Amino acid sequence: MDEIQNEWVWWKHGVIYHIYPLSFNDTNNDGKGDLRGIIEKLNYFETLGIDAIWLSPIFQSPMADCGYDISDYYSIDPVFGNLNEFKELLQKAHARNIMVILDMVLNHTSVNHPWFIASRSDKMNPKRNWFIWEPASGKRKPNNWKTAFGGSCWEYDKTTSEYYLHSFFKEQPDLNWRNKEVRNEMFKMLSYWLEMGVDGFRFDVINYIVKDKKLRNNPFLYGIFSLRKIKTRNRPKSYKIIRSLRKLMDKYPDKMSVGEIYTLPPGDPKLTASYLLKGNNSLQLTFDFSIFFVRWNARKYFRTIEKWQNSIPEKGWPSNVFSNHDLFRAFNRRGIGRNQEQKARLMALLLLTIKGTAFIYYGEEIGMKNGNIPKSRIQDPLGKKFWPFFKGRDRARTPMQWENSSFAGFSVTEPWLPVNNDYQNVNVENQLSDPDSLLNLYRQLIHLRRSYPALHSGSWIPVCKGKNGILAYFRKSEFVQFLIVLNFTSKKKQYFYNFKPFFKLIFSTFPFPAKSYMEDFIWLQPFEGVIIQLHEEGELKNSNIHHSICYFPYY
Ligand SMILES: [Ca+2]
Repeated sequence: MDEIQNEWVWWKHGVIYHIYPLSFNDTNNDGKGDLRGIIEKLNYFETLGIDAIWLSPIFQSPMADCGYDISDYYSIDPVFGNLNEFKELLQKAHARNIMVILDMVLNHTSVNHPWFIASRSDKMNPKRNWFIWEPASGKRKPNNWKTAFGGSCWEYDKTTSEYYLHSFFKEQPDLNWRNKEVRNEMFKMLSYWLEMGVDGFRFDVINYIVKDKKLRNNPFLYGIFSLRKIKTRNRPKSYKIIRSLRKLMDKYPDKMSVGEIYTLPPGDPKLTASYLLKGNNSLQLTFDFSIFFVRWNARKYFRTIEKWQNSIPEKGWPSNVFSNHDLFRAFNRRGIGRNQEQKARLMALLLLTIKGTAFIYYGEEIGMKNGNIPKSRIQDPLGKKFWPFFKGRDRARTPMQWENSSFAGFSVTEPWLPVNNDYQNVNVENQLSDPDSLLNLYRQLIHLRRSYPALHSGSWIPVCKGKNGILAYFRKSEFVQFLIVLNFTSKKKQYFYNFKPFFKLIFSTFPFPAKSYMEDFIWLQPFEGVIIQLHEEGELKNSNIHHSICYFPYY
């Protein structure tokens, strides 16, 4: 795992930008983002320096769960555009060396999918066993399984007087992956997109894909009104199916798969990493969400990161993600309302220098915050159902803030979700012109990461594990070593090294003059993070690394 790879592998060493298409850029003035809007912003991705974009689902869908309920895996939903526009996006992104990853929902379809319509029509229909049906026994549900959102997994369907299984909303019936016909049909569909040139998939809730064959009850958690969902997810057969998914993808060069391993807080890095298996016969990447649930504290952050890094199998590779479309925006989560801007800068440094593929959620790079959505504007069915106890996932899905004009340049009309009211200050246009902005900090870090193998593939060696609010680690390659030091506290800190080499401060989350030092300590401002390059003077000349970036913090 600590072997340095000199060859650049886009999905391993690069940065992947997650787009929520409905909220990215609207070009046909219906208040909803579209594919043309993403094509329009290809320059922006280049400016940012990212290597790939992944799009939350764009397939045809009645949008009962914002596109995570697909009614045709081969069509683009008209809200987003059409297949030709998707092909244009693919071709134009590739022309700029930007890969395109699709969000693929394999666990379930929409109730409107023709397969389900056929399946529910008649017990004898050839598609009946494509979904999971159980006979009704009076009013009793077939077992005690609960959906991810609460309530029974079983929905009574009066046409045939049986229950069907749904792990999420009732509009999302679970496919029966034990049925070979289903597997073949889905593999055929994935091949279609791979043949077209799609560079990989993000597999939605992939650990749910298989359920207990005998439909045995989930056991109760002792003393808690909750169930251990051992019969409904992470079944042994899931791993087998994932191996065949990987086999299919390996028929095409340079493809990538990243799995969403759905777990409850505080996350489960060991489980998440188990889907990486031995690295070459499973998913290339999986998302672990533990860090989403950690309070702002250097020691806690360190432990969480270490646990995740240590869980990765020898041939596996970590990925790191701090924000997504289902949870809160990182900017708010770490808040408690104070020093958010400095903390966001520190987080960017952490995300882009810990070992693993970095995922950025749209708007994270400019410090977008959770939206404050009034009840009348809630779109997420979860928010509608659980208001006011849970206001839903819309708050992390507000329109991208491009500029200081009406609707933040996202659209010329009222968007599907309200624009955050800080858009006049927090927007791409402002930040591009401000050398000290968060956006330019992301750009600079992405550039540094690409420039130095130590930063994208070097070993990760922790040296300060949160003591006194300081987190510090090395990233090392053969010729270059970096020491990254992050001050999690609101106090100025002096950080001492146990070595005294010649070293150079090449990056700080604060504006700084590039400078070389001989001291054996460094001062860190409150919430400051730095990258220090360590080297013997003579070695630099032979290392064949361009250092121009070190002297010009902004470019
Ligand atoms: Ca639109």
